Amino acid sequence: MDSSNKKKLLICRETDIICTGGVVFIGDGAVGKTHTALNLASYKKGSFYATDCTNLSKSVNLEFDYFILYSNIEKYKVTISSQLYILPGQKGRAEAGQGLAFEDAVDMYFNVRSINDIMALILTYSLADIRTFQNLEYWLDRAIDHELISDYTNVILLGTHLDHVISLDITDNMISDGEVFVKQRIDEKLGIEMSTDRISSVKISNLNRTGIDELQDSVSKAFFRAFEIEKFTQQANLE
Ligand SMILES: Nc1nc2c(ncn2[C@@H]2O[C@H](COP(=O)(O)OP(=O)(O)O)[C@@H](O)[C@H]2O)c(=O)[nH]1
Ligand SMILES: [Mg+2]
Repeated sequence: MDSSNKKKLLICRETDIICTGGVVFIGDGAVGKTHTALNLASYKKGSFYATDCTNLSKSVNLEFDYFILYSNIEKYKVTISSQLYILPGQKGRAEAGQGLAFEDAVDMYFNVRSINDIMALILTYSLADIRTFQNLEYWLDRAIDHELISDYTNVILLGTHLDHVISLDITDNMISDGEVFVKQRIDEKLGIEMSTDRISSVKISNLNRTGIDELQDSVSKAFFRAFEIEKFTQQANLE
C-alpha cells in the first residue's frame, strides 16, 4: 500500500496498532451476503444470526456493518476495524424509487468510502447452486471494471449454504481452478500480479455457523498482509 494511504488508515502508538479498511461482499442475490456480514459483525458478541428465524428482504441497497478484531503480535496489541459493505446482487441499475441495484450501489460506495480502500473482496456464492458459482466471473469483472481491486486487496471465494449441500456439484477442484482463474483475470485486466496467498477460499454455513471462524481468520490475514503489519512491527522494534 502506498505510504500516504497507510498513514491515514493505520495508527501506531507505543504498543497499539489500529488499522481500518473495507471488506466488500459481491455475488448473486440470495447467496447469503447479508447473513454472512451479520454473522461476522456479531462474532465478538457471542451471538449469531440464525438464518432460519429471519426473513430479511432482498437488500436492494448498499448495506453497511462493521466488526472489530484484536490480536497480539510481540508487544503490540493490534486492532483491526473492518467496515463491511454489501453490494446488491441485482444486476444493472434500478428505476428511481426502487432502491439500488449493483451499479447504483457501487457508485454510492465510491462516495461513502472516503479513505476506505478494500482489504478483502469477498466473492460470494452458494454451494447449493452452481449457477451462483459460475456467475462469479460476472461479479469479478464488475469488481475489476469498478476498480474495487488494488495492489493490496485480497480476494476470498466464499461458499455459503454448507449445511444445505445435497450433492457436491461444486468440487474442491473447481474452487481451486476458480482461484487460478481469479488470479489470471486480475493479472490480465489490471496488470496486478497477485501472490497466491492473497486469494483464498472458505466454505461456511450461516445456519449452524460452520466456517465463520475460518472466514474471520481469512479477513484478519487480509488486513495483516495489506498493511504489512509484521514488517511494520519489526521496523518499529528497531526504531
Ligand atoms: N441454509 C442456509 N441458508 C442460508 C445461508 N446463508 C443465507 N441463507 C438464507 O438464504 C437467504 C438469502 O440470504 P441473504 O443473506 O439475504 O442473501 P443476499 O441476498 O446475498 O444478501 C435467506 O433466507 C437466508 O436465511 C446458509 O449458509 N445456509
Ligand atoms: Mg442481502
